[in-house]
Amino acid sequence: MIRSEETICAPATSGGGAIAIIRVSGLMSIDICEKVFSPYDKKIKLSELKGYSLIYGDIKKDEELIDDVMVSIYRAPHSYTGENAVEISCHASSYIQQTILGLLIRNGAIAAQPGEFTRRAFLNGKMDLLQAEAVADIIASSSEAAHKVAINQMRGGFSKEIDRLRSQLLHFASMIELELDFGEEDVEFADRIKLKELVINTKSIADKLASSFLLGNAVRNGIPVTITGKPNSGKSTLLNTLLMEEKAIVSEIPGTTRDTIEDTIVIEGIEYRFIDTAGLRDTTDIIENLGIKKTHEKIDQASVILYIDDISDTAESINSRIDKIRNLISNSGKRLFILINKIDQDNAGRVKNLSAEIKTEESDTLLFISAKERLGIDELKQKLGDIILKDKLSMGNVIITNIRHYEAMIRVSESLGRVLSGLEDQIPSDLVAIDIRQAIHYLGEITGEITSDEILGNIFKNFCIGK
Ligand SMILES: Nc1nc2c(ncn2[C@@H]2O[C@H](COP(=O)(O)OP(=O)(O)OP(=O)(O)O)[C@@H](O)[C@H]2O)c(=O)[nH]1
Ligand SMILES: [Mg+2]
Repeated sequence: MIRSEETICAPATSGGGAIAIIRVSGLMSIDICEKVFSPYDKKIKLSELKGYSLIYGDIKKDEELIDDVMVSIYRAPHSYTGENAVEISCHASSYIQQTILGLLIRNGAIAAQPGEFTRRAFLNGKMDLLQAEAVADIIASSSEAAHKVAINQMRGGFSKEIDRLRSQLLHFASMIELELDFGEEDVEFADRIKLKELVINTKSIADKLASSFLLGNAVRNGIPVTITGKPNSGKSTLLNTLLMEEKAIVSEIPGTTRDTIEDTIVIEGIEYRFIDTAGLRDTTDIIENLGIKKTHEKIDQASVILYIDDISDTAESINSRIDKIRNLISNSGKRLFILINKIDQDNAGRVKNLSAEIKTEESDTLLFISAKERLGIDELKQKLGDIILKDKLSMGNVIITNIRHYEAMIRVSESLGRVLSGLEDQIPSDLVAIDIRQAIHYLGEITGEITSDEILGNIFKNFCIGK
């Protein structure tokens, strides 16, 4: 029997709390539940109830009372999966849940695989693939920003954008294909100038969406912020101050931090992953060198670099170190914060001089702080938020958070690039049409209009059971 014809069941709630929900979905779900559940009102028959009924009763195993529960009935197509479905709200004991699941299985249900409810919802046309993937993101979202992009995607924001691009391209593809049908007659239904405009426009939207992945991925997983700088400049102190806990060891000995230490916090609705590293310097210490190698990796992975130096140093030496870090991150789109630390020890009025002498670029942020005394820390947090917000605004409403969409979007852009050069070189229409069809294909892959079992398997295996 095909799996989708089976009735599936699984716990839908994770541990903790007083109540748990067990979900059942499939043609036989109401009949199977009827066999294990006895309503208190003996006149009620589950199999005769309308959708959205809520019934109170007992679940018994061979006459032994297991729990008193509430049962909600859904009738196809008005359920999450689009199938007949039942939700049993029971007490959250794992014994009760396992026993109820066992009873359901004994009466004909099978255990659901990860994401199988959502997979069915997709297959039954309740949502497209983008929306299905957003469900997993919503469950995993741990900050307001991550939640916002996921909910926009679940509500179909991204899907609409893709559909719009797709239908425009479809229109032109079919015009060109119509020309081909006329063969020798040399007609042009598809206005070449308009087509070129459309392709340029669509390609630039695809490129913009693809480039939003850097931010989108960061928003979804926490924005990686790597703290680096001179040894003993106060990197670990800054980490501790930002996290408001003594996470990293602080000492006056340069080269204290060897391994990287990281933790996440949410500031103003955005999640950041702060990473403290070993300082950057030339040393013969083998272990410190391993730490420095790791620092370079963490700089690579970061969206934002907090570079820390010491107020007591000369502008000249600070500038030469900043140059080095700038070289490391040049053209990467990473944001550089230059933080001059220990201003609580500044008796010589150096802030004023240094702020004139330190060489910054337009995209840099220069701040004078005291990690130890919490001076300038609120401003640092605010500036971090400003930057992310600015990047986000320039991206518009739709942001790609998923590598699968990113890869498909890159392919869309490549296909459209070929269409453009084909139009410029006036290559035969049938070849142009092939590339347009390719772009349409990749757009369809994103929303799931075109899918394979392999793609679906990959997506849903990452879901939790019961969703
Ligand atoms: N006065 C003052 N001292 C600070 C400040 N921040 C850090 N320190 C001191 O500077 C020393 C080094 O601090 P750490 O946070 O360990 O510096 P680090 O950059 O992590 O050092 P390494 O891990 O060795 O590279 C410690 O003695 C701190 O107490 C500050 O804002 N003001
Ligand atoms: Mg340290």
